[in-house]
Amino acid sequence: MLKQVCTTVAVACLFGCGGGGYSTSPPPSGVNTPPPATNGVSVTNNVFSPASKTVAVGTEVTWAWNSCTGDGYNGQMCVSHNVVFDDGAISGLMDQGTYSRTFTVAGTYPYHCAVHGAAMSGSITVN
Ligand SMILES: [Cu+2]
Repeated sequence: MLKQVCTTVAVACLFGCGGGGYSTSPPPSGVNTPPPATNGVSVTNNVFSPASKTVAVGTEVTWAWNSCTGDGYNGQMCVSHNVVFDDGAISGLMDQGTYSRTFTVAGTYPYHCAVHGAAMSGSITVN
């Protein structure tokens, strides 16, 4: 009998205790920026996409943050990430917006997110 009561309470809570509270206004602008079609890297949660990219000397590469999730972004949960290169160049730690770097010297430029470490890493090859 006691087990039956507990189950009923748990089921009621599934439908009755959820937070909700999201507004129905349109998603705020500036959240989740699409990367440029050319030389863009999307910064999503725990993944740089594409993780590796090859560009010509003199190319500007732009990282665009796409790390907000939620109910049409109104109940936003935006996770902060950054771009930290092994050679010391670093973006801000942020959850929206873009960061660009122009590569003027050929070479391989590994980078990672300081928050998520090696699990969130990428590389730019410049030639
Ligand atoms: Cu990260």
